[in-house]
Amino acid sequence: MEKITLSIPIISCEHCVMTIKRELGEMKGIVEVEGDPNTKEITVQWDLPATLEKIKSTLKEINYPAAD
Ligand SMILES: [Cu+2]
Repeated sequence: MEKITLSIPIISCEHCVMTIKRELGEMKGIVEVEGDPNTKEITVQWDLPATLEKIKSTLKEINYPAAD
């Protein structure tokens, strides 16, 4: 299993975190998504077929792009 913490500067409240959790949660292979509106970070755990690339492109699609 892989795990990463991503900074998402546009997160402003708990609803943003919930949206991200819901949208990423629909992706096959996603094991867990946690987020904190105070730090504006999410932590994602995944297995194949999910990949970091797919996670990042989904975040972009839902308008919560991760900072590089
Ligand atoms: Cu919000």
